[in-house]
Amino acid sequence: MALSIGIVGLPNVGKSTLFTALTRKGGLAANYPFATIEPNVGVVEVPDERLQKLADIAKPERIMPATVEFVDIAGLVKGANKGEGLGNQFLANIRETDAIVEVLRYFSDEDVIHVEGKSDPERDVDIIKTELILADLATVEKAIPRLEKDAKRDKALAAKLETVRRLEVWLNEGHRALRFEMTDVERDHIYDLHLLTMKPMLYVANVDEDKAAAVLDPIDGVVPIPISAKVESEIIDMDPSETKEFLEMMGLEQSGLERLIKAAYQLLGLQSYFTAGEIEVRAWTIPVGAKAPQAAGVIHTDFERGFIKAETIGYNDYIAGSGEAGARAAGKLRLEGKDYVVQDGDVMHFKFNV
Ligand SMILES: Nc1nc2c(ncn2[C@@H]2O[C@H](COP(=O)(O)OP(=O)(O)OP(=O)(O)O)[C@@H](O)[C@H]2O)c(=O)[nH]1
Ligand SMILES: [Mg+2]
Repeated sequence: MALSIGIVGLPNVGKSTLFTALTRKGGLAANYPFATIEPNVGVVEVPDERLQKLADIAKPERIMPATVEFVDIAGLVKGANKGEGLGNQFLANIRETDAIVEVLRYFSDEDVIHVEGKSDPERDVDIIKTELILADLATVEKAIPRLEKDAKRDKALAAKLETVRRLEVWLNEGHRALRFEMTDVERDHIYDLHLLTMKPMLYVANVDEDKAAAVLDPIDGVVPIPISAKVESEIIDMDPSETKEFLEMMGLEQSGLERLIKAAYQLLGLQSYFTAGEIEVRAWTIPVGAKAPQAAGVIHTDFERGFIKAETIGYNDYIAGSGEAGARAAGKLRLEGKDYVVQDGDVMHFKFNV
């Protein structure tokens, strides 16, 4: 269940600079609007210090962190839905992502052109929100005639059509689909539309280098995460000890990547559990509240289908016992059944039968 995140924002706000720093992948970052035309996809390892600590004990052949995929797309401008700038067709590239990060320009460098003249994050959020809603409206308006036709043959589709029509009104009033009040059934009705404004959103404030530790005012009810894309791009070439020192000098405990991923996990209600053995120590991403069989299913569907039990050691117990044998001797290895709610950091070993 690799998490995927689409990056949106006005042109020239630093999306590609951030993407390149996060993914260490050469997208094109340049001081002209619409530098990015084709989407870039990059996979990032989720930083988690616990993995190394587990590996120090288990001495595996390899460490496998969880991963997050970022998709960097072109900048959106006011009127993109009518074809302004590069239009909005490229939004299709983030239809399947789990969440959206909007990059906002906070940095002051006057040498970098701002497509709206000057920096105003609140206005910028509004422009992007409107364009995303208009893109969703286009999706909905395209779906309705087809649904009308099919609903004549299939009664079950009449309810779906009704939901989609109500949603159309809601979007037309300028609201995000995420705020549309829905029953679970109605939520299913609109699922296959993959609406952009249904996705949870995070805001990244691309700040001046000396403001990466700032606490910012909320925008649209959400506190943006301050990240200096410039600082992040300077970090990538450093070795870990140098990075730590550098971050401390900036008043930061964690890199922008760590803060962003942490926020994304929180927003999406995700956490990690581990498997630890001779071959690998590995992090697996699961929803908070997932039960043992569901967690097992992330490794393989057979593990879920044939789930019997899970040998489970809490992360701290694993470390305190210097591994499985010590934890077992201390009575800290639990046999958990199918109703066990997995805790963040659990070290698990599944028994299954198919
Ligand atoms: N001073 C400063 N300049 C930055 C920062 N982040 C990006 N820039 C500059 O801003 C310009 C645009 O950056 P990009 O990353 O290409 O912006 P983008 O949002 O991907 O732009 P498009 O692909 O055109 O939509 C480049 O010249 C960057 O060097 C920053 O944190 N501080
Ligand atoms: Mg770009």
